[in-house]
Amino acid sequence: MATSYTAQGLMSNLYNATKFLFRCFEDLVDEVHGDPHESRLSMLIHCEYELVNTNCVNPVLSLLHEWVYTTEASIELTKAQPEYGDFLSFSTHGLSCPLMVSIRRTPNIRQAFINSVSEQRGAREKNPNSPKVPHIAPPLHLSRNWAWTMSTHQPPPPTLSEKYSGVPERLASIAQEAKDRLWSNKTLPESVPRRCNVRLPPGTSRDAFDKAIASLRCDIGAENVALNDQPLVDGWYLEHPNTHDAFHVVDQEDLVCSAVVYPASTAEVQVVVKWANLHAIPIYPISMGRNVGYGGSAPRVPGAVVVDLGKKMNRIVDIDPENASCVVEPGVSYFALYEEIQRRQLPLWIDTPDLGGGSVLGNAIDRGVGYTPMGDHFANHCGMEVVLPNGELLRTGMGALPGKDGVDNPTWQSFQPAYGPYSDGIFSQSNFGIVCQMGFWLMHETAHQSYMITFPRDEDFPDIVEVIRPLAQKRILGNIPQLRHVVQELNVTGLPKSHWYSGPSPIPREVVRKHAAQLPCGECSWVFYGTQYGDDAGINSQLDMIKSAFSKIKGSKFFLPKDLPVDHYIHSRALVCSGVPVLRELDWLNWKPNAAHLFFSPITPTRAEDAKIVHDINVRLHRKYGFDLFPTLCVAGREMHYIANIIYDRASNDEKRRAAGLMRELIAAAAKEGYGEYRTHILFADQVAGTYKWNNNALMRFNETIKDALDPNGILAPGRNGIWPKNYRGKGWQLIGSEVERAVGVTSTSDNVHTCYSTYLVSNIVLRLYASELLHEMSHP
Ligand code: EUG
Repeated sequence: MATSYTAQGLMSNLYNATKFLFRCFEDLVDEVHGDPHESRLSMLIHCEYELVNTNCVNPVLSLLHEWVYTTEASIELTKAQPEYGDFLSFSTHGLSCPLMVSIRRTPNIRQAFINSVSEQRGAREKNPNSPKVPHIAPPLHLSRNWAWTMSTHQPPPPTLSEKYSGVPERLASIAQEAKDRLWSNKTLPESVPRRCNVRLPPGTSRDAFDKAIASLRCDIGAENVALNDQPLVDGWYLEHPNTHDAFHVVDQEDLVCSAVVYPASTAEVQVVVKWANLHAIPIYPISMGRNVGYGGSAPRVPGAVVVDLGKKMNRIVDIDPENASCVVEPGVSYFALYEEIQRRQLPLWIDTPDLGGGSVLGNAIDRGVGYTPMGDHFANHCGMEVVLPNGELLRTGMGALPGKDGVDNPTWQSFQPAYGPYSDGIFSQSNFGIVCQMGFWLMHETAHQSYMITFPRDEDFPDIVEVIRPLAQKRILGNIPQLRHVVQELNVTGLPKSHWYSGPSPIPREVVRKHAAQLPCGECSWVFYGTQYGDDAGINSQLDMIKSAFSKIKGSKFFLPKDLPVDHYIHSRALVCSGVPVLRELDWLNWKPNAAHLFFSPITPTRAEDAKIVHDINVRLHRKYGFDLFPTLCVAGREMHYIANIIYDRASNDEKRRAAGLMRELIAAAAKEGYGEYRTHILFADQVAGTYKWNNNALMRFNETIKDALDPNGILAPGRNGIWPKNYRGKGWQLIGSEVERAVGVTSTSDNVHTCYSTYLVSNIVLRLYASELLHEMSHP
């Protein structure tokens, strides 16, 4: 049997190469198992490398050395099949040409390995400090091709017709490619064995917990309660966990729930809340669990029971074309709402954030934003149904007035505040209630035109902000535009950092400049993405005003989507800005292996002076902590959301520590100048909440008063948004110093997961190969 695996394209580094080869080996083993009577077994692997320099063969050699070196078993194998010919051949065709690496499983290569391994061992015996793997080349440069060719290897993510949280069929192949790109850059295993079994809620014995869970199972069905006792799987955006934060900052197993419960209705949510009060067990509601960069689905208090609302409460309760509004449950994603409106052929738009898989309801109550004229999600909601922490049920707005004969109030989705204090606000970014239904206004479809403007100098930043302010205040700008630094033009190609720069430090400015010059944006510093709406005449006159205003900045250049290549980022922005949910922003995560991200999200006035202070803090501290700075500014007339996306490698405790340290110092430095965040990761909630401390923490004392009144037993999401119920206060739960950094890696056995995994993976595969070899021998005595 001759099996040939060909990887066309390029491998970015040793780990990709290792993974690819071993995946081939694994396939082969499976094939052999599938047909034990097959008489010949040989394997040919072609890896075509872009030959950056002749050293780029080293990763392959190194991994094979390591493979042999780390297990005695494979050495034994070398004697098993003396009859085969060549083992390894390398042929190079000169610099900058493809390099063919053929590996045949024949004895000579094994001998070559043994020789080189004994050399290494000899060297190591002489000098125990000599590295185990002698030559690890700098990361190989990657071409776009590579990312696309691996695409058949991952199981497809679920589609919307298969799962409420799935991807629309129209995006299935894009999702597949995104998944394969992420996996091609992943070195961590899918999961590792759990350190401990179930993480119990605080102050709860295993016995009391088991009894409480048994009673919950009685209440809402055994199949709707799952213990979190299996290995944790980070997955990815479309197959994400509800057990922990997939983008863990501290140890993966630190922020975990004890169990997940799946209520199917508002009434069942009330049952769960009453159960939590009875057993004094904290619960943590999630809609879909895609609060990425802010904690995902992880409870702030480890061992809390996650109430996964989305799985069984994902109905679009109503779409009212006349009122241009809808009512949704927590499990309705932007994808799902968009597809339903298309299915019904309604001339309506939704508003979506940059990624379309999130919960419409969940994003709004976390005060997320989108990019059509109705991009302020909380401002465009109308009416809520809320389960309070004592189990009582509340409808806000006109929903408080009963409709005739018990129907829903006809004005519920038409008028927001109703009568008396406007209560909806206290259910956003809080832990005061579980929102089970929410109304939203929809936009009427309209013509639209997206565009891109580039600015040549880094120092243009304050001037750009000054130009935007009046345009936005006068509503000449049609939406919340994004202003991005040019380094993001590199990032949104989906190519990893190693494609652009091989050093470990942040990409130097001159390297970004050199690459940008080759990209459609050209050599520039800032890139502005805007969209105008209305009829053609209106759009054209707005564009004239916008071009004229920005022309004050020397060297600015204006582009329309038709001026740019089909794979340019602008086309996905144009979709987002016309309410079409997409996945393009996932490309951020190809920047580093095992990439995770954290958002630092301060608000500043739309004013040069303030913008510069906040930006300078970011520049200085990103440099200090060794991270690339990726600022995306969502600029309105009076304020801007300055979003810095901190991208770190989940496999590196060092990067995790630095990312946490960076966040902490950014929050403190911004607050010192009077700037605060609009939203933050659960691990930094205490610190951010603590910066809003005017008049002896009047705001937090107010929030605590409400919390204690509504949730006297402190069961609902303790610590969410920095609000702790009284039974937790003063007991050391707050994270306000360097606790996060200090917690990183404390529980993990090795500081360098790469090495750890490589060894683990290597020995695992070798053992499997060994088994197949025996099988082979047994079938051919
Ligand atoms: C983004 C914007 C946000 C946020 C997180 C990410 C955009 C990333 C305006 O709010 O909270 C491209």
